[in-house]
Amino acid sequence: MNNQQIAKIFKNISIILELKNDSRFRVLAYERVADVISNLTKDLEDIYKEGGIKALEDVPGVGVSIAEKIVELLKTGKLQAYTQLTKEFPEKMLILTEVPGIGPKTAEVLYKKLKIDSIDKLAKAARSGVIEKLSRFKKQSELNILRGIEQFQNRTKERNRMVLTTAGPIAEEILDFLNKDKSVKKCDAVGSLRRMKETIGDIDIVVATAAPKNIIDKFAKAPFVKNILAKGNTKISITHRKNIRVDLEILPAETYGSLLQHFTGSKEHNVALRTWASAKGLKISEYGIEKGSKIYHFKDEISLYNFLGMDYIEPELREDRGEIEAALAHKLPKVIGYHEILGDLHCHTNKSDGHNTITELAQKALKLKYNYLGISDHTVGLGVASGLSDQKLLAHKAEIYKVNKKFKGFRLLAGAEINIKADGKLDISSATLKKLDYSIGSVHSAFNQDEAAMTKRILSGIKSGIKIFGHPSGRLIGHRNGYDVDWIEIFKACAKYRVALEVNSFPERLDLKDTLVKDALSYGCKFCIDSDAHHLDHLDLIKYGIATARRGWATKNDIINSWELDKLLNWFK
Ligand code: DGT
Ligand code: CA
Ligand code: CA
Ligand code: ZN
Repeated sequence: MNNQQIAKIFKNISIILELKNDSRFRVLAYERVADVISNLTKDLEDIYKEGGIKALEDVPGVGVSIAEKIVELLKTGKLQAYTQLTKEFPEKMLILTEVPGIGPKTAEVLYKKLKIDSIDKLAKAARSGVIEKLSRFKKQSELNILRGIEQFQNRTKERNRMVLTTAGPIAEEILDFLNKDKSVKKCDAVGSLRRMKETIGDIDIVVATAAPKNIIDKFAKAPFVKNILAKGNTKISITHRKNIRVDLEILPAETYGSLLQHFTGSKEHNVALRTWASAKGLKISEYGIEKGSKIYHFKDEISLYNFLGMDYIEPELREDRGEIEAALAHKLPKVIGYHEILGDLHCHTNKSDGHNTITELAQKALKLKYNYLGISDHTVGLGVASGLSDQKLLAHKAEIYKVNKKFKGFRLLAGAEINIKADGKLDISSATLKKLDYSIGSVHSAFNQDEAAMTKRILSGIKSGIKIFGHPSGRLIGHRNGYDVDWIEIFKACAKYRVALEVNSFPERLDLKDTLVKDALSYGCKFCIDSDAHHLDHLDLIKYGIATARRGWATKNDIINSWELDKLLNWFK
């Protein structure tokens, strides 16, 4: 048994003791020892082998009784006392407490009253509103639970990779800290975060300064540092308080272009670039480009790529997917810009499962300088999201039009997010569909149909008058794979029937994903970058969808909601 497994058991014991209203002192003692053990640099196994039970007792927080338990665990892999306790409080229930914001008492209620014994079931319950119905919970706590689950998943998903919304703020915090130092000329987040990859392994930062030692020493003592992994004269790696690795690299400003380029990656892009260059007798590194005995330095990346005879390559494109050849041939696409979206076409109000009113969403859209905003509440079939019937949907449209009168030079569009049912039919009538300004069709049920059935279902949806195909693959990063579907058939149909593929901006969706966007483009498909907002703040997530479209090589011409309203409405016709 390793330290983490042992720590986990002690942590669970502390939770169970708390539930049993045991003494505060014992609860805290187990909690503390779990914490100490999970942060030990030496294995308990080795400590025991070398110094016996006495050596274990020297570990802070470990007394005779806990030392005996450690020995039992090391010898048998089990702990009788713990096995006994988990009969009443099973591990399946305790796992819920790993979600930030869920304490032991809450976990017990969720488990015993709602039979929730997995994170998946918890997420489903929180989305469906059943938790809120228990007197213990208010609406706000369901939002908190979902946010907690997001954090929990970020921690465990894909071998501890993070989604962009986790990595971004941490990088910002670090850059703010560095920028306060006058000796810092430039600093940037690089690596996968700068490329806006869908998940981020660790955070990489580069700094240009003439005083590297000063920065390294200062950084090592920064308030967000949990521990130092490695420290040199021009680089340092730390673990951030939030258990995230951060690598920092420093070079003088004269060579900043090379530094940025090198650590932005991707590794695959750099390998391809180096291979191409070496055939031309050039050697590329983070210090510059060597040609014979001469070394060239670059202040910025543009001059570096131009030196190689290439156009500048946006970080999002640096994945070795043909960008080097395209840059040499001056044929790189001018990818959609971060400020070119003119309106969001996927958002939910409190008429279905959103949290805000039409007016509140419209005001936020104005702040984002949008020209239009499409309201797309769920239709009736989606039981969990209290969807709207045909009749309610038309009343909602009237309300949207009424609210629209409050605004000048801005247009609210009345849409809906319609379910493409398992049999391929929509869950509102085609007469109602025609009365809407536009509609999104999405798959929200029966995800496990086989490829043939799912393809047939979606094709049927595409042909029935929808304008946008919502979160097309249905994946939830680190949580649920996309369904099996014949993408080529879907792309051909979308192009033919003028249905835009959505690029959903939710960090755990990013759906359609970058590589599929690039594939779909070759079939002449159009896209709609949406936030799928259920809350005002979600409208800001659009940048992640834009990043995904950029990574898929999409241009302004390919994105219907970067078009002026007239052109968009015309396309919908
Ligand atoms: P991540 O952290 O897994 O999301 O992906 P990246 O791309 O941020 O990779 P990371 O953190 O290993 O390295 C950052 C960049 O540094 C990488 O994209 C290319 C560059 N790089 C420089 N030297 C090396 C090297 O020796 N190995 C790797 N893997 N990358 C290197
Ligand atoms: Ca990285
Ligand atoms: Ca790294
Ligand atoms: Zn939606």
